[in-house]
Amino acid sequence: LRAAAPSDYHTYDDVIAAVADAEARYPGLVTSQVIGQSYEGRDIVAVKISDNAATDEDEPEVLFTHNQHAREHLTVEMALYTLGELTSQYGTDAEITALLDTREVWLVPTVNPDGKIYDQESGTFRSWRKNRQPNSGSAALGTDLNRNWAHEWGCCGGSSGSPGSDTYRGSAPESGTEVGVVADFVRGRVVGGEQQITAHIDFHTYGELVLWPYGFTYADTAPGLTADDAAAFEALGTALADTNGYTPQQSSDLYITDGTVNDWMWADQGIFSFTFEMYPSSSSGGGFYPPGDVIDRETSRNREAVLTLLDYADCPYRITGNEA
Ligand code: 0X9
Ligand code: CA
Ligand code: CA
Ligand code: ZN
Repeated sequence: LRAAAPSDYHTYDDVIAAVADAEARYPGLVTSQVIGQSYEGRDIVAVKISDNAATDEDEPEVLFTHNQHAREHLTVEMALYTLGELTSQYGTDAEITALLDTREVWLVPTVNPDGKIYDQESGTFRSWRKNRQPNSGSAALGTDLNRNWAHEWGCCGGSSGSPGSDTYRGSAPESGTEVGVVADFVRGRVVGGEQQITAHIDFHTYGELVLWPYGFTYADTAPGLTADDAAAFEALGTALADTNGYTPQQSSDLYITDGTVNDWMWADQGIFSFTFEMYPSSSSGGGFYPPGDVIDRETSRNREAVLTLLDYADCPYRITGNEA
């Protein structure tokens, strides 16, 4: 297998430019906003794609987040793919046109710009996972953003309290600057007392998996997760995995985690939230750094899953017939 070079992947500056380009080329369909700054002060951007994008219409909203983990560069490519596909096919592809006429899509192409740049822009990849925030009392940098969310934070042995660990949970829930920014954005989508976002995918690499809550417990049902909820997650997760050949499972069946984004999105905000672990299925496919020539195949592989989630966003329970 050919090794990847950092230049195989788009940079943070490339992402900012691609968003600006999409906004300029597709006025009315694309708007972007800076939702906050990373620890080192870089803009964290959310892109909205919908008909009449500048207007907050009463349409189900769907969120895609990418790159919580610095080295998972393929996830940023996924965001750029989705942006390109939804914009270029609107008005051409009947399915995409109908979905964007009735849904509001939010993309956050990189949640962790500081980590991405640190991993990519020195000339050689550095296998960096966390953000780049200092920790008091330690020389070790970084919080694992996907252990820093405010549901059952640090509860269950699924994160570390040591700043040097790759799964360091941070000093408190949402202590990670970037987690606070995205959580505030999501809380800001509560309009008239109702969370507007109904469905979410957080993109990671690697493993070729579709994962759903909870991660903090092996139990199939738990506070805030009824049997009907669990059935809807399993049915929808399995339907998504049927489109891309990934393996569907409850996230704790992979391993226990606490403070992940999916558990917070569901338990705190009622959002049907999945993690996609993208290509490869194992380290033999290049691990976190597959060669750039797989990017087109492995991003378009998720086209149908993305569109399927948009379809069900009006009522995710509809997949089981339990329209709670
Ligand atoms: O550990 C993570 O944060 C995710 N995997 S990664 O290799 N991208 O770091 C998986 C989180 C999913 N949740 C659970 N497995 N419980
Ligand atoms: Ca709209
Ligand atoms: Ca809306
Ligand atoms: Zn990850």
